[in-house]
Amino acid sequence: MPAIDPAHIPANLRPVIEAMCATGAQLSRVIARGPLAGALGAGVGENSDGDQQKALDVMADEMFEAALEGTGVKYYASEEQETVLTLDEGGRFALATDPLDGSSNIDVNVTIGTIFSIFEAAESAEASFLRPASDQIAAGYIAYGPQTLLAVTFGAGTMLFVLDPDTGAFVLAEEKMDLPVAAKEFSINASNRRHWFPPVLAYVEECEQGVDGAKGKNMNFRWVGSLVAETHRILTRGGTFLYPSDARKGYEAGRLRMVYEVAPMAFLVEQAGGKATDGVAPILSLTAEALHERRPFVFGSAEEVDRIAELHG
Ligand code: AFP
Repeated sequence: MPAIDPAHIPANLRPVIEAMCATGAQLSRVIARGPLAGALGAGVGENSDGDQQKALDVMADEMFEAALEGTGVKYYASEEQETVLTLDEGGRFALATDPLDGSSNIDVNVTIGTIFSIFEAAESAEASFLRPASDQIAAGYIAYGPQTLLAVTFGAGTMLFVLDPDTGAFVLAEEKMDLPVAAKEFSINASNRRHWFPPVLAYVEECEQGVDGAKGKNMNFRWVGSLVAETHRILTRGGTFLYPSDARKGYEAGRLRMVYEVAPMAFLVEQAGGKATDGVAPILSLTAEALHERRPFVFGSAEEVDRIAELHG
């Protein structure tokens, strides 16, 4: 039985998406076992950028890399690996992935995920990823939470699938996700407030002042620490997410990775009717300059993303 109904997937990408879904379903079973599956959240080393690698980060990376062999993927780029791998000289696609996002939540039973982005392979490994984010032909995330979900776009809207635990297959739940234009919630890591630049501070204060301030409506606050969980909430009921650049050393360009996190989530959000910027410029108009580079990221309900750009003047 296929891991996802191929009818919803462009024919040329079916083997790739099938492999992502089959591996996602496997990983979902490991994650559901938690400590019974071993010390998934144990630190096992550092990735090329000095971020601690958890056991599940490495396990997920190895599982996706192995599953994508022979599916048409030529180049495989992973947040957990320093350089791009050539999986199949004869392949046609280039796939970038954050195999396990939100690893600080592994041991506390909070939603974590896998993020992926697909391009047509270019003349070289690096050139296949260092290019305009608008060159993506597909993007998606798998969320491992109370349900295991897949949100995916091929450039004609964002679809939502739910993993049926009885059959182990992803079933279509929503043909076109519709991100509400107006927001009732905002999310940012508030512990960094003293490091924020004035436009971000002004926006957060507007949200906090609610009906008593310029915004004229109350905004609730959320922060999960897993980009996949935040994105899914916002795609479902609207809201705003900010991981801006700030004054801390190493956070001049924020924390999130352009190739593995920012570009794919921007594609999904825009295809669902939302907006995604670096605070000002649309992410899809930007070009990655380094494989592991970070970019400031603001996305969500169009009204709010426009307001944040306005505050950046
Ligand atoms: P980890 O995968 O290292 O836990 O990072 C998660 C993440 O990349 C993203 O999923 C979160 O939105 C963000 O970082 C959380 O950052 P803070 O730890 O600064 O809140």
